[in-house]
Amino acid sequence: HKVIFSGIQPTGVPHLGNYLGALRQWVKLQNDAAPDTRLLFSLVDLHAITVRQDPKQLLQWKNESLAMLLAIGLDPKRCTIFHQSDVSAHSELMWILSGQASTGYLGRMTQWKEKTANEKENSEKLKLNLFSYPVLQAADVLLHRTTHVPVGHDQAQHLEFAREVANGFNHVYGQDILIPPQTLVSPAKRVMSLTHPVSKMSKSHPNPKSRILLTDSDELIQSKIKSAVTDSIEGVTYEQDRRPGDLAADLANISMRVLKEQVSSAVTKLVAPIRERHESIVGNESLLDDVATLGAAKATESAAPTLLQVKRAVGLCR
Ligand code: AQP
Repeated sequence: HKVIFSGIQPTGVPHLGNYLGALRQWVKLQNDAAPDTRLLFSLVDLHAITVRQDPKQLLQWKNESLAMLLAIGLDPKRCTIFHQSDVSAHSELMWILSGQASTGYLGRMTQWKEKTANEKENSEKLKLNLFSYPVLQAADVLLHRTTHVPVGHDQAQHLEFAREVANGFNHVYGQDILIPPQTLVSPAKRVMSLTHPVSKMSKSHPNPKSRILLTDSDELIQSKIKSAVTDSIEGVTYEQDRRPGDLAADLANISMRVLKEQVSSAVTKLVAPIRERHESIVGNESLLDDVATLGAAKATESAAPTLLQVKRAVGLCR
C-alpha cells in the first residue's frame, strides 16, 4: 500500500506559495486516498533550526502552523500530523544514515550552494546542520517506509539523494530494509515574491509585503496586491510562445489596475475561509495539544519497525 509523507518548516505562517505549491495538494491527496493509504504530514521543526531562530517565536510558529494544517482541511483522524522533534527516531535514523552520505554529494546540492554563495569566505559561520539537512530529510521519508513524497520542484534533488542513501544502505547491509521513495512533483508553479518577482515567495523574506499569508485580512491582501511590482509594458501578456493560453487573451485589453482587482478577488475568496477556520482553531490550546500528542504517538509507532531493523542491520542491537 501507499505511504505518503511530506513536511513544512514552521518558519512562519504559511503563505499563498506554500498553499498552492504544497498544502493544497496534501489535502487533495488525503481526500482522494484509498482506505489503506497511510498519510503523514510533519511540521519539520528540526529543519527550521538549521537557521538561527528565536525560541519564543519558533514555538509560536509551530503552534500557528499546526492550526493551519487543520484549517486547510487535513483531518487528524485520517492523517498523522506531528511535530518532527516529538519523534526522536528521526534524529536517530539521521545519524545512522550520515554514514551513507558523502560530503562530496552534499556539497554539490543546489540549495546548499545557493544558501552559502555569499558566505564562502567565512566558513566559521556555516553550520553543520545546514550542510546535512538533506540527510535529515532522507531519514524523515525513509523512516516511515514512504512510497510517495509530494514536494515542490526545488526539493526534487533532495529526494534523489534520499533514494541514493536508501540504495547505498541496502547495498552495504545486503537487505531491502529501506524503500527508495518516488517524488510527486507538485503540479503548481512557483508563486513569486510580490516585491521582488525574480525570487519565490518565502516565509522568511524580511519584507512582509513580499508574501500573502493565509492569515491576511481581505484588506491586507488587496493592499499587498495593489502595491505588487509589475512590468511597465502595456496590456497583459503571459509567455505567449510557451503558454499561448486563453487567459492572457481574455485579459489582453484590461488595465493593470483591473487585473489586480481580479487577482485580489480570486485570492481573497481562496484565503478568507482558511483564515476564518485558522482564527477559530489557533487559540484552542487543548485541541492543538491533543492533535500533537496523537500525531506524535502515531508517528512514533510508524517509525519503530524501520529504526529497529536498521539498528539490527548495523549491529547496534539484537
Ligand atoms: N513560492 C512558492 N511557490 C510554490 N511552492 C512553494 N513552497 C515554498 N515556497 C513556495 C513549497 O512549500 C512547501 C513547504 O516549504 P518549506 O516550509 O519546507 O520551506 P521553503 O520551501 O523554504 O518555503 P519558504 O516559505 O520559502 O520558507 P523559508 O523562507 O523558511 O525558506 C515545499 O514543498 C515547497 O516546495
